[in-house]
Amino acid sequence: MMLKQKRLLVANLIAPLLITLVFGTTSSAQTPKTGRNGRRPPTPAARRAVVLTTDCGADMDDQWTLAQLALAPELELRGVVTTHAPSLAAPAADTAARVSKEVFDHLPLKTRPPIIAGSSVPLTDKTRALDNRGVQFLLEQSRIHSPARRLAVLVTGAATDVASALLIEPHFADRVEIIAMGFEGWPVGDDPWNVKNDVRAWQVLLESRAPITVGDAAVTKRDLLIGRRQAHELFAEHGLPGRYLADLHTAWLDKEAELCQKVTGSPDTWPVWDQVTVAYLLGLTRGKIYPRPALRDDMRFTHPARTEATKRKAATITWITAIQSDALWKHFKQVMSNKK
Ligand SMILES: [Ca+2]
Repeated sequence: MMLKQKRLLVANLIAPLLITLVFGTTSSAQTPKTGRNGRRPPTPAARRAVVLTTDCGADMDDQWTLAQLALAPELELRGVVTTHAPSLAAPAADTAARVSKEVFDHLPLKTRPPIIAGSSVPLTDKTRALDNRGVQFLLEQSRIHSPARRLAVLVTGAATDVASALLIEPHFADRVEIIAMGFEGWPVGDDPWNVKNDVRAWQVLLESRAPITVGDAAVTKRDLLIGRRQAHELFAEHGLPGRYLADLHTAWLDKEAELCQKVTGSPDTWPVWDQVTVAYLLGLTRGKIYPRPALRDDMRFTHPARTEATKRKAATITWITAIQSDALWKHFKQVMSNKK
């Protein structure tokens, strides 16, 4: 059987458990309100608490993600935990922390969320945590949360520190919601970067009871492509901070022309992958809920039989199928005028 046919068959077998959902965690992202920039800032209590875990500096998308998270009035970025990636200079998490700080240096922020370096290496064993200040920060931040009011933990790099938090304190799973950019696509799994950089960590995540939402390479490549000119147009009115963000995109295109051509079919476009996590938090994605798969060492999914899935009602995964990119870019433009 051709691989394509095989995949189609698997897709049919693993039909979504529930109907397509429209997520709307923050109504202010979708409903125009009065006030500056046409928006009314939400009260502090209404803001969604978020911790970003990131391999900032490995690509250019983490920087855009971090900027939008830090400036969005709907969100309260509690802190940033940095992680490893093979292209970051050793110690990788310290390099990612330095690049994250550079992003804050360029933004009109009144207060800066803390940046903490997490693990610079992947797990060596899926039963053994790698404890560090980043893991402890994740655990501390989660403690005031509950199943009814979960801390959003974004995974936009290797999941090492999130996995270590789960291994050290299994109740972490009851206080957080994990939103990740990763995997090639559903239902195969596979991955070129974030999951690949710590497969064991992802096995820990999928074996936990924490709710998980994934934005994969397929949907981000389709919906979050940004062209050379579009990046500059987006931030044209936003002075030095806007120029800084647009130049990050341009520098990536200039440095990685061959890769851009290979991934997108053009040397002048690149997907801002990790921003799918922000889109989700702003209620700008749609997704499907499936029975949660297991992850093999070769990064392929093993899907549970339907009967088993029915028995384990809680074991699901939410897979993002569409991103409202126009609304996401509009929001990004608007918040660049904010001082937060
Ligand atoms: Ca990343």
